Amino acid sequence: MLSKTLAAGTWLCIFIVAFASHPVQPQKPPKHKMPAELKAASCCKEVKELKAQVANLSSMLSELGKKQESDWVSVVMQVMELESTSKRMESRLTDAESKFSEMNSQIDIMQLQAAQTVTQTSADAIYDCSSLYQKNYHISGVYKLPPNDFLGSPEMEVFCDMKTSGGGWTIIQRRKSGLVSFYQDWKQYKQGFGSIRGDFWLGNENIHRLTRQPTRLRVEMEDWEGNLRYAEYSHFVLSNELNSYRLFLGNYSGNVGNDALLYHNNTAFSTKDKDNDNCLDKCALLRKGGYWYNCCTDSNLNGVYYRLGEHKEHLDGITWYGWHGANYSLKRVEMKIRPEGFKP
Ligand SMILES: *[C@@H]1O[C@H](CO)[C@@H](O)[C@H](O)[C@H]1NC(C)=O
Ligand SMILES: *[C@@H]1O[C@H](CO)[C@@H](O)[C@H](O)[C@H]1NC(C)=O
Ligand SMILES: *[C@@H]1O[C@H](CO)[C@@H](O)[C@H](O)[C@H]1NC(C)=O
Ligand SMILES: *[C@@H]1O[C@H](CO)[C@@H](O)[C@H](O)[C@H]1NC(C)=O
Ligand SMILES: [Ca+2]
Repeated sequence: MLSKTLAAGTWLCIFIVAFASHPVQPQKPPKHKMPAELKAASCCKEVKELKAQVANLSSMLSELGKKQESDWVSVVMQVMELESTSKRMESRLTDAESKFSEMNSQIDIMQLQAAQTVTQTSADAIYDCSSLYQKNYHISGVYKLPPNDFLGSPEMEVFCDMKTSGGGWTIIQRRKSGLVSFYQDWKQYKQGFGSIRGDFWLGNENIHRLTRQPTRLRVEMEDWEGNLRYAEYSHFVLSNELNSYRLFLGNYSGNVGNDALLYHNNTAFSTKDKDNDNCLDKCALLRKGGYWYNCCTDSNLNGVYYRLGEHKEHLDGITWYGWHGANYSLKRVEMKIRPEGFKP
């Protein structure tokens, strides 16, 4: 009876640490194959070895998972121990990875699966990357958030940035490869689309839910010359669907020079099939995205991804007027959020 209650009150948090978070750079001409086969062999051997160890860890973790009902406290302790082992392995892997990039070869994605059981109380609730961070998950990557009864949220996959400016960021949007079209309809923007390790929109419903507590927004941008800029906003709110996922923003801070989201403050979300903008035109059609179009843009972070060479001629690109103007489509963008009161 007791163990049944425990089982019902427990859930499994599977997290996958991905090292494949480097931006894809399709414009880069392929380098010459290096003749250093000796070097390659030693690298591959090391990676193979690491992989075997990870597989071993994974199987040990799944064994521990089976024991969880009878003995969950000690399981948690052991899992935490294994996690610290995995962190040590991460730094070794980083070494191996840099050797590989020398040869313009790519290291395979390593996956580490950890099972952890906890009792579900409101104090324990994990509903975003900041609560994972507080539970000592400090590695950036993909995490699976459990369903949350208190917030009424389903299970959700998120990408956590645990490094930038103290970490704890849940990424809500990423543009880096151009492989996913952001010219999507209302339903797609509502539920989210794309691939969590690549280009994606987390979904207006999810973002709305995550901003029901005071939330900070951070926008990171990279241009085609490799310059990096960011903009941060306090009091970021996405209202509910009834209010057309209207955007609210507090004060700007950052180093991108010009606040190009303020123009979109207090503005409803529009898509190609839902014109909620403040214009006679249909901005979503003109700018080919889903966004808080006013009349129409000072920024168009969900615009069309243009590659190097084509990135300077279009008004519907991924723009931030205050930095490169209306015709310059950026190379990389990430939008991420965390609770206002977050302390690393
Ligand atoms: C897996 O780990 C156990 C315990 O540390 C160890 O005894 C065993 O040799 C390992 N197996 C492999 C294949 O590394
Ligand atoms: C954004 O709009 C809201 C509602 O009109 C307003 O209260 C808030 O001050 C605005 N934010 C900024 C930074 O002006
Ligand atoms: C924004 O800045 C203004 C002027 O500096 C300040 O009065 C206001 O309190 C700030 N608002 C927030 C939400 O921090
Ligand atoms: C942007 O492109 C439009 C149309 O192609 C052109 O009229 C405008 O002058 C361009 N603006 C800048 C700043 O290059
Ligand atoms: Ca309109």
